Amino acid sequence: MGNELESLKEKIEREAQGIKNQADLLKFKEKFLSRKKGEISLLFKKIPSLDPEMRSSFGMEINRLKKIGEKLLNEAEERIKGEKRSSIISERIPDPTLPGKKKIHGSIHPIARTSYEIEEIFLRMGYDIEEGPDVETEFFNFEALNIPKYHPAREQQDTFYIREDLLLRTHTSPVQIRAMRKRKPPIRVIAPGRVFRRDEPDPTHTPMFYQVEGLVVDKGINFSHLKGTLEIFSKSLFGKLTKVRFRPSYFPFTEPSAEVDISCPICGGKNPNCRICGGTGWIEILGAGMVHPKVLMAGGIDPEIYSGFAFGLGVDRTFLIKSQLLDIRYYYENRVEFLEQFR
Ligand code: 2NM
Repeated sequence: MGNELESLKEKIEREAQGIKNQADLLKFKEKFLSRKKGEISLLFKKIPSLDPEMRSSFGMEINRLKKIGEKLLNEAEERIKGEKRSSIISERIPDPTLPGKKKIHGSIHPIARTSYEIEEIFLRMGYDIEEGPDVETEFFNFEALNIPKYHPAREQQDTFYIREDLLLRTHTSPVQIRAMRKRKPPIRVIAPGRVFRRDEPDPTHTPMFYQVEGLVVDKGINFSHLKGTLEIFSKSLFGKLTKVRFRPSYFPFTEPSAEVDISCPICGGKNPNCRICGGTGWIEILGAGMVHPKVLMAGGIDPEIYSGFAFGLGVDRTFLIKSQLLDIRYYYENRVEFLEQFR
């Protein structure tokens, strides 16, 4: 009898070791511990057929075996739970005490963002955005803007030609000519976009850069409208304490023309060594003027009835001033490590 118990014990231990999952657990419980058909329970039924003096010790042995079976069952159950938990951890979180992985999102390039900020201000004033091709004809880039062949203004801009009369635009003014031809006054448009000039790269020049130009055409538009508009614009972009100053200048496509300075947003004119304004207290940010009658005519607008003002500014330059940086070239190297600081 002792042998029978001993071999059953070994069988129980062996099978308990082989338990791998919930199904094995149930099978084990059913096979050995089930009240009705479990192998241990069946042993109890043998007791009445034993010699009376053997019954008590045999009963105790079976009870001991039952306890062992229950203990092994519990241990197997704990083991399975533990394996499940550790497999979740090892598959999904190698070390839950490490900081999480940072997701890298893209972001707007600082020059593009500056362009959007400028556009926003004019959109709030009721302007529409107009766009045009980077590759332009000589007519839209020069002739229509009162810059005929051999005009000295071409020299500075005579630039990347695709072929005889096809070139990369040197300003977004051709978009304004196209807008005048497409629309009827009142016209209020801005033309943001990239432009190209044959410049050697240096801290303040790149052969490709960004501009925003504006154009207003209606009956009775005069220079005071231009001044008010650019004053509101400058205060919106650089802060409400900003002062604006107009200096006489020359552009072929406007008459009269002006260069527009703002008071230095960095030192306010108080630092004689300011590296942004050079101690003058003023920084040039815009060119502007009343649209030349010839330019209105090239746009299909009668200068006897309508007048208009136009202005232009460099986005890159504006960003340099706003961020107090000294070299524009980094922005076009597109090194992520550099650009990330402006997110
Ligand atoms: C500037 C300065 C002055 C300008 C002129 C025109 C057009 F097409 F209407 F004649 N658009 N933009 C203009 C005038 C641009 O940029 C420094």
